[in-house]
Amino acid sequence: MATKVETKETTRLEEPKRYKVFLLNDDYTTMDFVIDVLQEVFHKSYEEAVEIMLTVHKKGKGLCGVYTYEIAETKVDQVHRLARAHEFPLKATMEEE
Ligand code: TYC
Repeated sequence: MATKVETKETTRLEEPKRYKVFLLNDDYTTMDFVIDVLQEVFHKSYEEAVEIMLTVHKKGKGLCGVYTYEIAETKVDQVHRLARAHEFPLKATMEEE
C-alpha cells in the first residue's frame, strides 16, 4: 500500500498594505468644492463631507479613507485632476497605514 504523505499548509497570503488618503488645507479652494470632492471621489454623505472638510480647514489635514495602494493612488489622482480642472490648488496625499 502506498504511503500517504500529508503536508500541512503553512504559507499564508499577506494582507495587502493599506494606505490612508488625506486632503490638505489651503486658502483658495472653496469649502463647497471640497464637499463635492468628498462626496464624488470618496463616496461620503453630505454630512460626513462637511465634517471632514471642516477638520481639514481647522487642523490642516483630514482622513478621507483607507484603501489598497492602487485605489489610494487613483483617489489622489482624481482629486488633483478635478482640482486642476476647476483651477483650485487642492492637494491630497497618501500614507501607509
Ligand atoms: N480653507 C479653505 C477655505 O477657507 C477651505 C478648504 C477646506 C480648503 C479643506 C481645502 O482641503 C481643504 N476656503
